Amino acid sequence: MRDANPQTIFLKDYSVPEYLIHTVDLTFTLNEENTRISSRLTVSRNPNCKTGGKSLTLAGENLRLLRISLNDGNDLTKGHYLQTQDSLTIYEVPQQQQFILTIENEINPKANTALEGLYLSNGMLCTQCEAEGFRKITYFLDRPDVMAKFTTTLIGDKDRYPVLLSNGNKIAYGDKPDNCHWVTWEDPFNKPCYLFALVAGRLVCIEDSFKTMSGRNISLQIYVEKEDGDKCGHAMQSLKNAMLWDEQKFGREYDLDLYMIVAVSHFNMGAMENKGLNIFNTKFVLARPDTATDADYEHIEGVIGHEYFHNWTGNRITCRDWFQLSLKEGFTVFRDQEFTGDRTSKAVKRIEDVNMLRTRQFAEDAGPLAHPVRPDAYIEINNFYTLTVYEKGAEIVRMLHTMLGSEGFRKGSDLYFARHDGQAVTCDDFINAMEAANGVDLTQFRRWYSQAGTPQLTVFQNYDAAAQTLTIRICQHCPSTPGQALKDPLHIPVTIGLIYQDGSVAPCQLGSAAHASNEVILQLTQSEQDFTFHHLAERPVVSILRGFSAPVKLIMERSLQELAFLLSYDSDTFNRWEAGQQLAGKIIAGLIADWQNGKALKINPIIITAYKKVLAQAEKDLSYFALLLGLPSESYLAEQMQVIDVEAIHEAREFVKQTLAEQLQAEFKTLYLNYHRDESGLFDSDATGRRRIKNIALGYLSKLGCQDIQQWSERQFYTAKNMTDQLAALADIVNNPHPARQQCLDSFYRQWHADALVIDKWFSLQATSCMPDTFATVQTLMTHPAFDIRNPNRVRSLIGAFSQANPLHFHAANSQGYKFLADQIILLNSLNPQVASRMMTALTSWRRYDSIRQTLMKAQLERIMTTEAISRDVYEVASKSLL
Ligand code: 7ML
Ligand code: ZN
Repeated sequence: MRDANPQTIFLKDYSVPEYLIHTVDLTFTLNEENTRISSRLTVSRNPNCKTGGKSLTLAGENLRLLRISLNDGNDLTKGHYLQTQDSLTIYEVPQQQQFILTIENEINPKANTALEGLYLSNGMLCTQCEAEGFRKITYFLDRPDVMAKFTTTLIGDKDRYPVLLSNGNKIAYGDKPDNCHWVTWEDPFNKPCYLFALVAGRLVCIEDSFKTMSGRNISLQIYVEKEDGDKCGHAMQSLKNAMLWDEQKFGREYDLDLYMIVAVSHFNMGAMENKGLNIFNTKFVLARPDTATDADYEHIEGVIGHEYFHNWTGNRITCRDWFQLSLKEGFTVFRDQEFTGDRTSKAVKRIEDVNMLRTRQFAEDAGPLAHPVRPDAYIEINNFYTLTVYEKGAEIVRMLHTMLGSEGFRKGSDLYFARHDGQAVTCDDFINAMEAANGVDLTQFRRWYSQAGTPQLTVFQNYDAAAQTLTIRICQHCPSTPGQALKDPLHIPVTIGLIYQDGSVAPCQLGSAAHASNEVILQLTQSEQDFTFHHLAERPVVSILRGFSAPVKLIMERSLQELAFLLSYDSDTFNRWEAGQQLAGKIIAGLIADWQNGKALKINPIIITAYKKVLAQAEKDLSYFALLLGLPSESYLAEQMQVIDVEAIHEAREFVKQTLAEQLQAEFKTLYLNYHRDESGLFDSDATGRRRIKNIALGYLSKLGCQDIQQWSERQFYTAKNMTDQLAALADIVNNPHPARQQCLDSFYRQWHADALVIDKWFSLQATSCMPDTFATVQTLMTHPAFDIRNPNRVRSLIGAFSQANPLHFHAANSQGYKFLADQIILLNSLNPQVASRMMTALTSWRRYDSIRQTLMKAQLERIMTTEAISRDVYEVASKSLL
């Protein structure tokens, strides 16, 4: 074990730092295997801290310490300090006045496979410091409430490191002997060290500019490896879109004269918002129509936006401690979601976000790793960059937006920015600003931050014909989660609309004297509450939780007829789609039971009629149209089951898909032929909509197994000029017994072998195939020359895709999938603990499966627990999921 006794850190133990650091002067002498860091800090006691002695303890992990001095005096000798594996204590530092602390140390970036701190990616030196990576570079007060002004000088070889970047503005540069050069960067803004960054390498730069709302001209630069220079146009446009959007929607202007983005191919996460120098996974920067899908284009714009928006929600105002992570992440995800919704289709974006929340975050909230959006305790903070902190955190912000309205929300965010600019604050400070700006009481609402688990709302309705009233009773209940047995009722906004039988809007009039509107927001605050609507001439159909106004599970008796009615008539785009999903979900659930009982599968014709009607209505937003025609995913269906039966889910869903294909063959063929164009892959909403709808049609038609359709997909695969069409066709070929399956896969590899991000897709597609030979293929792919366990994108594209997106084969009853995954986790544990820990996801849900699989999965978790030198990351997840 790396840590014989991994320590738990508690929110309740937070105390202000004993010392503050005001300025940081860093000098890096860069080398692959031996980088020297000289750090000169101005330090003083924190006037707000009344405790502590004369010593100063800094964090630092596995650093080779060369020298320490105080106030430019002689080097401290051994008896004056104590160095451990992860800290440096100086026994006595000046208490009355500010002092200078100088430290020199060495690190080995080449040996850094964890990709945290300073590391090497394809010959380029780069950093990742969030959350606690800075301590792997030099000794420091590595906590977000210590904010300082950084000046950074980089010295390196001119040929290996022609480009030398750090945060802020380039203030000086020059030459050095031995073919070296140097650059000094100065960041005028105070920042915590997790926002520090440096990049050194052979990079090309793509430049543009942006004029801000106050007329300042900002230079925009994207740095990539030479061969990727032609794939930056979309990222650059996305950045300009994001800058304009933040000015218009939040009144936020950029604050430095330079904004840099660097794309690196080895990166543990999506991207990082380092001040003035964002570092991105190549996956979220590089795009060309022939190499990136429409979904990639959308994600790139979203992630570029996300990192840009952090400049205000994260950098100018940061987190007091890591328990407050959702303060910056929840708010920033909300902002990037709104941005993407405005740029593409609001309806589609909301559905995509809710789909992800309900399949993945709900699973997290129902499992052994459930935690509040603001956790109370952690062993390894890297394990808390979770769907709960990010996505549920964004839902909390969205609920505020729903309850306060966009103007009230804007007043609240303006006050938040005004009050806390330059500070490190808490989730409570954010809510306080929303409260103060709107004169509302959010005391109960705050529980969303402290209470884990997904609330369940059970809805009953009672129509009184004589009184012309409809009473809706809503009961809320939240199941217990680890460490939280009992739950208090939450403040939940429930948006509701009523529809008459002819499809017209029924008035929503709460209380007999209130005025009527088309839609109201019910404020649910008690465990059981009644809401009565008046003046309803007939019994209306209830459209509840419109826009998914709260992250809850809804339980409500609905007939298939009522769902089909809502699918046709609901004016709320989210609920209209949701009705279709529930309709299909109910029918598939029935078929799952039939399959389990050995009964022959027979389709309920109501779903055919409903889908036929959707096809006939021909929705104008083609992407939304495509979503209406989609079936609930296997993972969503799994979430709905008591005991997950992966085979039954797959069989029942494929049966419905095939039956729809057979019975609506003509309609799907027409759709395909109407919308299929031989187009270059322009990323605009018409073109992406056309591709989405025709590819969904081709997906259904591929289930027919007939030759003409096989030819359609093969032709589309070989002639496509854009990756969306090529990949969609290949997916249909790979997931069906297509005669040209292997030829197409081989051809794709030959065509794209030099493009790492496309080869990731090639790995993923094979890893997620439902064809019977998949596990053998995955094993073979592990030995493919292009597989590299040190590259997180590759690991995710093969091991991650197989374990998290191929339930059918991963959960094979013979346990081969489980053993395979555990083997890889044990290997990754020593190379890259963060990635290893993320790969555990598929095993942690063991309680959701039948008892045989439970035993098999648990056995692998127990085997992982015995790993020698187990990392804190893997230890925390494995031990908590076995509790
Ligand atoms: C979320 C990020 C991290 C971890 C990026 C790392 C980040 C922390 C970083 C939404 C969109 C893109 C990336 C991420 C994400 C997990 C997810 N501060 O900016 O939050
Ligand atoms: Zn973020």
